[in-house]
Amino acid sequence: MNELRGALIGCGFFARNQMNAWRDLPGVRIVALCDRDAGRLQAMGEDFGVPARFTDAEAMLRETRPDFVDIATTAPSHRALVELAASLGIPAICQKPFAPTMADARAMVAACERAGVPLMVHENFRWQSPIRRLRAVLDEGTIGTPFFGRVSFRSAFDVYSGQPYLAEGERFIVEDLGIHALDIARFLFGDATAITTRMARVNPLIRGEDVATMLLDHAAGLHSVVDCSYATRLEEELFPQTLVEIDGALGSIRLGPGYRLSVTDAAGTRHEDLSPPLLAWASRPWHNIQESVLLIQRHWLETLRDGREPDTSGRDNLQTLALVEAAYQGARTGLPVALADV
Ligand code: NAD
Ligand code: 89Y
Repeated sequence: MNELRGALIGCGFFARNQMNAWRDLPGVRIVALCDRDAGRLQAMGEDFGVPARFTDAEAMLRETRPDFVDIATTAPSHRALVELAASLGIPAICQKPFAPTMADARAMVAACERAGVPLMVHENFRWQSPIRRLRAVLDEGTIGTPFFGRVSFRSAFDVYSGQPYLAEGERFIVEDLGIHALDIARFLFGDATAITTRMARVNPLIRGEDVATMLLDHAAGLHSVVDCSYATRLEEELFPQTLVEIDGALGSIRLGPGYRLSVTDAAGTRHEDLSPPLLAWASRPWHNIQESVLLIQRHWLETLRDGREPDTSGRDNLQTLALVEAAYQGARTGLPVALADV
């Protein structure tokens, strides 16, 4: 198996997880790093032993010609960097949120399709092992046809200290975190046809919304509620756990606090502990997300080698991003938004 040579752009807060995961995965090596911020670039380069360091992405990609590029910057830079990769024929992974607008996202997908290069969005929450197991149990079919779903993320964890930009944007929780919950809803219940949304800002120190409640109509006929909050103080802080409820004609599934799975069907109720492993480089409470980074990056390597489209390809992610856009549109008017109109 030839070793794949990757390059990473953006040496910030979250990219460390990506670098740790690349180091754990066999058959891949990050050969070059880029960040506009020389201090961050140097720190990442030294911590991970990568001597090839660039402050300019185009110079890095032209000089090092990697097998793929991992774009770990924030959304405003994504379109230019993905189009740069496409123009050089380099497969790309792009962090979420994929783009600030649907027009940008569609242009990025089109550029990669024209160039014939694979494009995956680093939409990792559906790769969390408890969510994978939940989907496998749902697929077993013992709860019958699902008619209701809920994907819920409620917390008061201080995300602003590690990611200060989250407090500054006009849009916050749906674009940053709700995007994952909406993607999980798609992963479990299929694509949505319409969404109805209510939003609020509870924390007066931030600019965007920190609470959102969304009702989705799914093409498969069921309805789901996707709710998220960074203003919810609980007896037990659950960050970053996503809780899930699924009711079917013959039973139900719950993914509850502490990664506890309950399945009720004709055979009675059974429980599973779906606590994710604590990887050597991971730390609580982030270990759930950190494991999903390893799993999505492994998926990328497999799909790149096999010539398959990744599950969370740019094309697929247009549906998740459309839900985000529709949620903001609908929150302004109070009316349902058809996804076909986004
Ligand atoms: P950050 O601001 O800490 O890091 C981004 C880095 O990119 C900065 O060091 C910046 O200098 C660099 N950068 C920006 N534009 C550049 C360019 N054109 N060329 C070179 N360097 C450039 O941001 P972060 O908190 O690490 O977040 C990065 C992305 O990861 C965001 O989109 C965020 O939503 C996402 N994120 C994802 C998860 C997840 O679970 N998937 C979790 C946290 C953050
Ligand atoms: O940026 C967010 C994400 O993608 O996962 C959690 C987070 O870091 C804060 O909401």
